[in-house]
Amino acid sequence: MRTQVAIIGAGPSGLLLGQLLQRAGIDNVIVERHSAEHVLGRIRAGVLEQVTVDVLDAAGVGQRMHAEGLVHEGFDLLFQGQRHRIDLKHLTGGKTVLVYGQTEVTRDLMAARRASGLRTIYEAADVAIHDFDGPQPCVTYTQDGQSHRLQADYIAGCDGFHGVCRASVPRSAITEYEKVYPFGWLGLLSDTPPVHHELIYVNSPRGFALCSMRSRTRSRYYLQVPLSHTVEQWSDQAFWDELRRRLDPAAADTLVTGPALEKSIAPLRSFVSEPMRFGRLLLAGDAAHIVPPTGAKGLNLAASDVRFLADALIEHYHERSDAGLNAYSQRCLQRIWRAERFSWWFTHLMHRFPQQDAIAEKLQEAELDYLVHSEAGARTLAENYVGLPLDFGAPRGQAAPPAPAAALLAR
Ligand code: RFL
Ligand code: PHB
Repeated sequence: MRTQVAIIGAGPSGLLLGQLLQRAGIDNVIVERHSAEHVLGRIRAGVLEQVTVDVLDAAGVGQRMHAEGLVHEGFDLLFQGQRHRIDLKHLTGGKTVLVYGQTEVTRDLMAARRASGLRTIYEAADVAIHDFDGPQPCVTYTQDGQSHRLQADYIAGCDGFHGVCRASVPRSAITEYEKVYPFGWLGLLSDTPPVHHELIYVNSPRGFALCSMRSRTRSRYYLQVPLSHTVEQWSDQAFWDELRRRLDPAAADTLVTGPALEKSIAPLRSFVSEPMRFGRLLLAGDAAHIVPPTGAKGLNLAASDVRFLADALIEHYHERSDAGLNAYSQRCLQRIWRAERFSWWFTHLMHRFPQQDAIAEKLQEAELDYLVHSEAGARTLAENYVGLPLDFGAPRGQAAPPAPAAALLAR
């Protein structure tokens, strides 16, 4: 079998890349280790930046997102028992975020892919990539006991943190930066109305909590828990009781509880691998970087990588120019490190660390107090939360922002 771009992984990165390429007439095949149902069963991100909304629109999958997504103009910070609103819209000159779950984004992308008739190989075992340092890379896998070979011009490594693509690069060619945090997030999804119409990020003496949502009738809550904890030791009742203890009295009183539809513990990690291109292998999304979820940046970073990668491949095939491919890694990494810094900072601000001493606690409180009482402080938080523009920091007059995918696609 032959294609132009072999995509490893049918998470949001792989599916979105496939869709953008298809709309530009570039053939691609996705090879995914799990079933579509398994991919849809993972409950993850919930907050989309405008840059992500734009790229999903360019991929032609924005219809349901705009109809069902909830526009959020702000969120609350709760500390020392008091809630303070961060007015994103006012602080950023009109910018907002969209609350629309990763599961729904993935579902929309899968439906669009099915409609376009592109090939997706689910439940592929023993996936391996070969010869990406030469002109004819290929992918091998087995399915139903049969071996298969997929020849391609390029391989896109969209296979997440535990995938095979980054792991196939010789260690001497890659530099990895990593920090693992000493706690995890226990998440619970329930068909109950959200406790508040906006998100609440909580710094409490008992640890971090987050009140989020998927719709007006479906809530997503998180609790900071020690890494040694397991989901089994948290009954639904224990979760709700602990969440109530971390909330302010008004929220605790109005919290509506119900049975968990899903409960899981996610570890928190900051991770970047450099570079993101190795000959004809290009990494995108969680395959190349991880952020702790505190700033809601993971899926958004994946979407901006994919935007840059789709533009670069379209330029290669339509204009016979490799300028975008040559600049791909650097263009992504600048944005990635900014989001890594923000997510690391917000994580430190909001969580209780083991052995956190009294002065560290006081300094954390003072920083939160400064943020909510200084417009400059609040604006720094807000401008990072809504997401920096794609061309942020480009030298003025140089490095024109890359043409929007939509414009390239229209050519
Ligand atoms: P994914 O989603 O991990 O998909 C990778 C796909 O590759 C497949 N795969 C393979 N396929 C073939 N062969 C192999 N050898 C393979 N190995 C793996 C996998 O089965 C999978 O289908 O990576 P992708 O596409 O790069 O997407 C990244 C996002 O999923 C991730 O960044 C976000 O979920 C992070 N995240 C959040 N991001 C946000 O922008 N906003 C949020 O509000 C937000 N909240 C979160 C989050 C992540 C969380 N967890 C669980 C880590 C909340 C949580 C709790
Ligand atoms: C979520 O709804 O899953 C979510 C929202 C905001 C975050 C992280 C996760 O910062």
